[in-house]
Amino acid sequence: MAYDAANLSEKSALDAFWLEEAKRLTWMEAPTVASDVSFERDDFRIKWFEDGVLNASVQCLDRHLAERGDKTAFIFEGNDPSACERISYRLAHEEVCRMANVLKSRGVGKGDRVVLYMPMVPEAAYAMLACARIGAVHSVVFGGFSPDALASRIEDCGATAIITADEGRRGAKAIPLKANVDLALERLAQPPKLVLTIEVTGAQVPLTPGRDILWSEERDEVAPTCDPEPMAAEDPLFILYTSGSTGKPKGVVHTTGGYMVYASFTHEKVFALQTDDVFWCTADVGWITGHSYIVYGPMANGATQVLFEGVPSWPDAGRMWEVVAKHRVSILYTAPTAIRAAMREGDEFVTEHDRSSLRLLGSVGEPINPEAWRWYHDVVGEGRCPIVDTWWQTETGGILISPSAKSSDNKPGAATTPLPGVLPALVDNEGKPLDGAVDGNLVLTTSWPGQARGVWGDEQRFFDTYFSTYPGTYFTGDGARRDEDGDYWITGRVDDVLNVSGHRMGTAEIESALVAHASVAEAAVVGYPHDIKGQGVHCYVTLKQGIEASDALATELRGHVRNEIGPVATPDRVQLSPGLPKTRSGKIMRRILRKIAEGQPDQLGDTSTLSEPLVVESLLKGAEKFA
Ligand code: 6R9
Repeated sequence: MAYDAANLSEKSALDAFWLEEAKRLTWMEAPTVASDVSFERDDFRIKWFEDGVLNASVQCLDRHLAERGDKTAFIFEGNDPSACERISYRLAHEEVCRMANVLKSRGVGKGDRVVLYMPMVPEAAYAMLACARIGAVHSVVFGGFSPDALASRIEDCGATAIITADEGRRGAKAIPLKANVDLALERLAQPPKLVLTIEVTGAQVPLTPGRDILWSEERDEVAPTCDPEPMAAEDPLFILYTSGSTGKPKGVVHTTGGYMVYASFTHEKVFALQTDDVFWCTADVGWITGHSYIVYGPMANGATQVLFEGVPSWPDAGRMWEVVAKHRVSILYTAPTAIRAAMREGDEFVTEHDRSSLRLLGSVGEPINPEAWRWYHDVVGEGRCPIVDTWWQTETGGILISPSAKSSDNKPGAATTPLPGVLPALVDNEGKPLDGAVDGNLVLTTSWPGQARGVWGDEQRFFDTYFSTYPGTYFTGDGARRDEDGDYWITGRVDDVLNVSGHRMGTAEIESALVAHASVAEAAVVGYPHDIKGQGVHCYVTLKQGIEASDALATELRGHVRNEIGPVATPDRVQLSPGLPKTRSGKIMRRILRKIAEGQPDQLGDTSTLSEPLVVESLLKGAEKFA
């Protein structure tokens, strides 16, 4: 066992354990109860530390001021390698209070939703914490999403304010964030009345009078302190949109007390945090990893972190390792896709930089293939650093399964052991629990404090998505294998969710973007193994009557999806085909499409239920050019 945990399968022991862990936070009113949870349909509820009162920003800022106010919170490494800045907890506190005061002065208050559309600059963290300070609910939208995707998230959560930047910088590119916000707001019937723009590049951006305000003009007009809003433990802290197997992205809701306990707990335990660590999580704050392991976990723990604005490939492929050496990073937490991309560039980009400061490596976001694991371990970590392959999800709030940071003989590709108080199980497709060494669907049989509490505006969808498949449990959507030692190996999604470069994407979302194009009659999207991205996006498209297939149209459709959803969703392959394989009842046979995209035409399986068997022949022919 990786962690010393008492027998935590009993509710009373679990509750006692978590109530003790809750003491790691500074509460305005300490909780006296731990969990009140039922995963049953008639009686469904998830509550933690219900009578506790706290403010998340106090955990991340105020409580450090007395003893470590001058400690560096962020070492900001700009996109430009010469731009570097150290930010103390004291300064972060002041900036957050000022931003909170600006929001307040414009009428933003407790319970209001604020959408953030930001590059990776310290102000992104300040904006999240400023919302938390006044009790507003933030929803960060990744800067790589399109104006359309941004608009639909603003509309879904009913945001009344937006915080953005003039532009973002990613390598040689400038990302027109403010211009995208303007486009998004044009599409809304009831657009938010306030847009706060942070000047990052200083680019000239059009300002709409009465709506748009600039940080540089507001910052000095307000006080440098701001009283934190007392929040009940179960008051929402943030909404984060994520893709599922059906419909539009869901606004996953996390609340204050349980999430903060869990983010702090997991960050300390999984990474065996020490006070002098320099922690670098390379995620973007637009994803849950940035929320839990850049902002809330590490800041609650008073850690020193690298915050990186740029991309690993710019100015050259050695940038990540240059940053590790420059700032003496001791814990590096990144994604398999970044590891595979670095691996392709050759070892020298790594070995020319000093990595002696590293003591622990982390991986997150998708299954890590053993080859990438070994390279990460042997080349990056010089064979000295254990790897924590951390499995978790937007919905879990924090890490649930991870190897121990102290073990030196981790298994390449195994997420390994549940954290204390986390009770996974494997079930077959009928929901029957499976014992011993076996493959199955991964479920959690009890709650943990960081668990999501809902889908914004749609309680029923929350229950249906996660708690109805295998009644009485939380279904993760992932498959896993348990080995002879009882260790878990995550095998990937068992639903129609893709994982492209560690980004979650619903096939349904890409399909609906495709059918929104005037030439498209029908579309089916599947994933296929991709050397760098983990999974690539393969789109099968049938065109409307009279529209002729051409390479130019395929290219146009790729661009169309990119515009509709954002660059992260750009299809790798668009295959225009005369038909899709369907059952006689009209269901698209995705299993066949997956096998074709995977280049395994000999494994199509049973095709006897196909209504038009000839379709498969033409699909196989059409796929040849991608082989
Ligand atoms: C944190 C995050 C969640 C999905 C999850 C699973 C995959 C994440 C993994 C992993 C294998 C790991 N995933 N970590 N698969 N090993 N260590 O990534 O959240 O964006 O919601 O994605 O990512 O498939 O279900 P999110």
